[in-house]
Amino acid sequence: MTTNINTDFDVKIIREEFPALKLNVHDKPLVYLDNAATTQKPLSVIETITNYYNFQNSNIHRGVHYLSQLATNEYELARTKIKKFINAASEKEIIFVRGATEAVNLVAATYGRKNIRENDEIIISAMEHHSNIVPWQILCEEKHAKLKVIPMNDNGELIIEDFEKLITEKTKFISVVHISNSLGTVNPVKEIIATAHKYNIPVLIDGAQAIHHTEVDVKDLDCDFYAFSGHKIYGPTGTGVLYGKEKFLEEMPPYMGGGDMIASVTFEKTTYNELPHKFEAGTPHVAGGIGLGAAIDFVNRIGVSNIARHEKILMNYITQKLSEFKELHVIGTAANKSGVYSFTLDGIHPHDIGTILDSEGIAIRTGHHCTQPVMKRFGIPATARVSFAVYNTTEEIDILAEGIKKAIEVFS
Ligand code: 7TS
Repeated sequence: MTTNINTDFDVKIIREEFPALKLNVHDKPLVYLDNAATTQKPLSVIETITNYYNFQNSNIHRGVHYLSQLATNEYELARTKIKKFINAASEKEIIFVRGATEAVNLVAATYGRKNIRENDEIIISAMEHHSNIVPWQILCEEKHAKLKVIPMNDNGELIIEDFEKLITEKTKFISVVHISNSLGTVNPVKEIIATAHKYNIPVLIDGAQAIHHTEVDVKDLDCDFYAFSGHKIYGPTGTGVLYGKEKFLEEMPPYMGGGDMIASVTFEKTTYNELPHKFEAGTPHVAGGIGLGAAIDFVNRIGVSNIARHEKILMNYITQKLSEFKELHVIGTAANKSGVYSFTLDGIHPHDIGTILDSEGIAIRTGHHCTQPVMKRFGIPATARVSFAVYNTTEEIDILAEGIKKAIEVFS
């Protein structure tokens, strides 16, 4: 699996940086195609975390001693790397969270609780991950507000003409996924944000699947909030980022109470710490945050645009290669797609496809991908999903095609 498929970097060399890619699974070399669930980690990230626990471990923001200051500096350096990576205006706008899920919940529970009232409306899209549906439903239930949904067409593209029609004077918030995890659709989020801002409505973008596939510039997008998970961009699990414009974060009440998020506490009244610490109660995932900084370094070293170009080649290759199977139906045929290739096979449940591929050492994801409304929209219970990262190759897609051939033979 050594193809250099005409990109500005050598996939073979990159693969060497990922210990997990050398694994054998069921006596076959691992073919890891479940990157939308989580990416494998490069040595630089693994070693950064080991190094932290070996030589830097300490609680942060509280100690005058050497180790505490060292750990604090490393953690805050990671925040600065993230700020630069997404082109935020300031470190104050970068809130460390456990992942995209926590980021959305934070905004729903703070901005939402403060600003949403009875009969108000929140707009999401038909292709949201459950983590960008359920927090808004909880809020709507509590506030007796209404959730509205931008519909999609049979290709899995949002019907943008219908979006503006959904907006009324009661619309108070919009939250939309950047790239769909079950269809791969790249949504025109910049256009959605511009439309929303005509009506002064703030927008959150769920970037869990976009952050490692496309350049994200929050100033250019002009999004009010942007959420992503560290583990999908070659970083550790349990890490993630909520970007928020300072003017919104300043006004929002805190999410969790505890240590680090306060300026002063008495039994009568507590005042809160400044941004971003107001939203970071308790001892954070220090090793994780620093590891996420190392993951950003890894991505910067290769270049997001190079990664995107590489993955585009893989997407074109798989689309052409698997078109030879007449039993195969691609779910999600948007003109602008990235990273994800979902499909069904006539007469074979996706779970059976996944099991047969697993016996060949091929890891894909099968199921509803936490997007049950998407499955309902397409009238299917589940899909088999292949999802790419920087280290995948066309040879891996050839092996996948052989595995699919086997599945079809077994079930015919
Ligand atoms: N939003 C999108 C678009 C996602 O794909 C996911 C996770 C999340 C939010 C939540 O991210 P978390 O890190 O907080 O869990 N998506 C998937 C997936 O497609 N397979 O496993 C997790």
